[in-house]
This record gives sequence, structure tokens and C-alpha cells, in this order.
Amino acid sequence: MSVTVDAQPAPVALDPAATALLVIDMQRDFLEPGGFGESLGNDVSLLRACVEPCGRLMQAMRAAGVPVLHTREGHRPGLEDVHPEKQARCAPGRKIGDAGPMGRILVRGEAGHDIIEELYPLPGEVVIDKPGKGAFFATDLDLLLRSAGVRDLIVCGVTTEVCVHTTVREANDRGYRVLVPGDCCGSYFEEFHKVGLAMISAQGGIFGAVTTADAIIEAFG
Ligand code: TIU
Repeated sequence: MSVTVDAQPAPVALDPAATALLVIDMQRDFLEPGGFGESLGNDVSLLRACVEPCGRLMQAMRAAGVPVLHTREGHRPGLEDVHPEKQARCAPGRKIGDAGPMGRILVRGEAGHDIIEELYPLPGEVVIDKPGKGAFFATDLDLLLRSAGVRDLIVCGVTTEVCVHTTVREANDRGYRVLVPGDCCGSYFEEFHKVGLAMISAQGGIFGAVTTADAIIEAFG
């Protein structure tokens, strides 16, 4: 039986048995001072607003039996998987792998690379470590989702126009139906957040549909 979620550009009928929630990069490196997000010149406090709705949505999905998957952007300690282009865009002394207050910036195993305490994965939940912006690039996410029979993907996290958007586009191209709760996403740029969400639902839902945590929670309740 499907559940209908109010969304833009139109309500979406999800099959709960074929749905998963994918939470993108809710890491200390992006949400807390001293990490990768701040090293790029951003005010990381702007991402706080999405934490509470995201937590509520995660709890509701768990209660409904919908799998919750998490991603983390980051690199191997030896930095073999950081291409020069990505490093070239970082400020000197604050590059990926440099020492920071939360450990080496954007490196797997360091404190800053881990997910914030409020949204920490439950034991047994899938955590995808990804080197790029998109969650499908150079990971086994697609294999895991297809093996579990997932067709409908709820995608949220940070940042709206970077890793969430890249993942939404990747998922759409792979044939998943994508639903994005906008209040569970955050950006360092208010206008990019707004326009990023609008770009998903424009043109009849060119990449997917946009909704809210409450609309999903109500539909699954
Ligand atoms: N800089 C920025 O907005 N985002 C990233 O670098 N990665 C993610 O979005 N996770």
C-alpha cells in the first residue's frame, strides 16, 4: 500500500516497502567550527536549522520501518583518493588532510569526519563513505539500494546545492524516484538553498519532488 506525501510540483505516492531515507554528510566537518566547511570560508552556524527536522524525520522513518542510510564525505588517510583539482580549491594551510581542531580536515577516522552526535546512526544502519560530492560516485550505494529493493529515495542533509543536489541528480539518472524534504537540508547560502530546491521541483519535477519533514511524517503516521 502506498502513502501519499504532499509535495511540489505534485503529491508523491511512495511505497513504504521500497523507500529509504538517505541523510547526506551531517558531519562535524560541515556543521561545526574548525572543519572543512569553515576552511572554505563559510559560516557553519547556518546549517544548524536543518538538524532538528532531520532528526525528527529520521526517528519517524525508523518507527515506520524505512531504512535510514547515512553518507560521509571524506578521504583516505593517505589522501590517495583526493584529486589535485579538489585540493587546489582549498586555502593554503587548510587543505584536506591538514591538521585542524577536529583532527585532519575531511579525513576518514578523524573526529571532524564523523556524523554529529544529534543525528548519529543507529548500530546496523548503513554509512557510506564517499570521496566526492555525489553519494553514488565511487561507492556501493546503488548496489545496496537495488539489493534492498529500494525505488523511492528520500534525500536530505547538507549542503543543499552541493552534495544533496549532486546526489539527487545521480539518483534521478539512475531511475530512483526522489523526494527532498527542504527543511531537512541546509546551505551556507540562503539563496542557493532556495534556488536549489526550486531547481529540483521545476519543470514538472525535473529531478524529483520537494516537501517537508512534517508532510512525510504525517503521511507515514
Ligand atoms: N562546500 C559545500 O557546500 N559542501 C561540500 O563541500 N560538501 C557537501 O555538500 N557535503
